[in-house]
Amino acid sequence: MDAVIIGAGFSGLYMLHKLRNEMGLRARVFETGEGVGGTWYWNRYPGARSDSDSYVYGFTFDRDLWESWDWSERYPESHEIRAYLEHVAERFDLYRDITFGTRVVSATFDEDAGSWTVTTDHGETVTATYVISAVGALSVANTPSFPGLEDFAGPTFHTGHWPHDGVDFAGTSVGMIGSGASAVQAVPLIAAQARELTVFQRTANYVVPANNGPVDPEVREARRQDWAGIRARIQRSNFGFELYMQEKGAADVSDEEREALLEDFWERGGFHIWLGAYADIFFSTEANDLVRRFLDRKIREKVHDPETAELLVPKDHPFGAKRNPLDSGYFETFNEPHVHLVDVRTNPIAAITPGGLRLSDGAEYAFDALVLATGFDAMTGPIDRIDLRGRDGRSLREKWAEGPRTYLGLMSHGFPNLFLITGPQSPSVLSNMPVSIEQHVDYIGRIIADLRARGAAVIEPTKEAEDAWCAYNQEIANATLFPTAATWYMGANIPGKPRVFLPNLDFVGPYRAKCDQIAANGWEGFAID
Ligand code: N01
Repeated sequence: MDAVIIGAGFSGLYMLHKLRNEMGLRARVFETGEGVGGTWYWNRYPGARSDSDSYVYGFTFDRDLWESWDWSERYPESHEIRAYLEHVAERFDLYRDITFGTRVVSATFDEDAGSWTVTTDHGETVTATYVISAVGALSVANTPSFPGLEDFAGPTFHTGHWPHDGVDFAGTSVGMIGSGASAVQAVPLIAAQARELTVFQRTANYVVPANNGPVDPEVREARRQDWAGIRARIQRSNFGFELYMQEKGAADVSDEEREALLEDFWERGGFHIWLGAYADIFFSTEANDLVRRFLDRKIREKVHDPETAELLVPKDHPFGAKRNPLDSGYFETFNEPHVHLVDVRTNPIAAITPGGLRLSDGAEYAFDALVLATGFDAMTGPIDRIDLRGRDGRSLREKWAEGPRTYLGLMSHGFPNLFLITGPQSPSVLSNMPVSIEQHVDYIGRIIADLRARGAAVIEPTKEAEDAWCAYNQEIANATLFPTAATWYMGANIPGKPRVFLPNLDFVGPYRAKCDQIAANGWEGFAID
């Protein structure tokens, strides 16, 4: 093979199309699931949908593809995104080069041959010049090691591994641990079915309305026809959306002006308040507090019971430093008599019992089914799971023991011809993912085409370029409020994981421009042989 691609989500599918259909290379994809979709293959919990507006949550590389697909709502549901990716796989004849139900367990670089030997959990071995990780950023589910978890008598479900046939909670009482984006989506739907729902919350979240619904047919048609314009705008944007920060900061405007803007954005729904309002909320606690005041009030207005409302108002992190979930009735669900909220910050979960769980103060809660909405070992987790060995047999996992080390979030020194699509230290998770994925896939395609044109065998970043990129990433992160919050961006959700800010904060447009400049400078920071 010229290339082995690991994963058949957005990244792996487009990478296969790029290498095989556009560049004529022999490429093969290995995918653990039994179908395409990646994130959307696994995440089938009730309410699972993208928080990105559907019209930008897809590929833009092909105008006919863009025009061929119609999304049914403002935000696409999990099954619709899966159907879209199946459509892509069929349209570009990708299935024949994807091996499903197969996990890549290791890849080892052979210095003499200048190629990688890839091994799967079925014992198959494939040799390839390039290995491309398309494993996603949030694909290793985090199941905390609660004592007694395996003794729970009822069924346990993780949102990131939801049964494909769905779960019928009618007549049952459900305990749910977690209150992140997955829980925020699932809570209203599980509550609508279950006899009783108890949510165990460690950290309250700032949640803003999604305002989902059908999109005006005229708007849809205008977007269909504006393929080139939308593509150009989202590629240059900060976050891969048509959202633009205000020129003035939250602290620069009067209370009335700020209230009016936030109210307008609250009504519009989506990421406006997070990614389209005031940039100073990411740098200044004072500015951030002004927006928090507005959001705190909204929570207290929605939730009738003052004690529950107080628990739902975040106290320990700035708005936006944690991923901002979008809500379709989340707060209102806690007004229903059969839905309960339990604080496990001040009184942590001590153990799961056969009939429910016990808190540290001895309080017992009983339920029939347990839902773990406990997130993922983000960004590095999926890469660390594969035994990747570069020059001198060196392990990437060991190299990254103190945190990921990459150049551009794309490659790591000592691991020639190994590419990471939207890896740690790239903008990825701080953007609308398909836009960042397309940029990385296009860039990898350019690199490989250039290597082949020069007759070069290998490329890898220099140690100096990588060191500088790592230092720069931490420096810009430390200039913001992001590191002040205990989030999966910081690796803080996984016990023992190093606390390092994982994504890159250059943002989509400037990062793209930087990559293009590096290419124009003859692949500055890379060693080519
Ligand atoms: O996971 P999370 P998620 N005891 O890590 C709690 C993307 N996404 O699956 O905050 C008690 O956010 C944990 O508590 P804390 C999106 O990027 C996108 O919800 O660590 N609680 C937290 O409340 C998102 O950010 C979409 O204190 C424990 C929860 O479990 C990312 O995926 C939809 C615990 C985990 O929240 C992850 O979201 C869904 C413990 N031991 C997700 N361990 C869309 O685009 C963990 N928790 C729609």
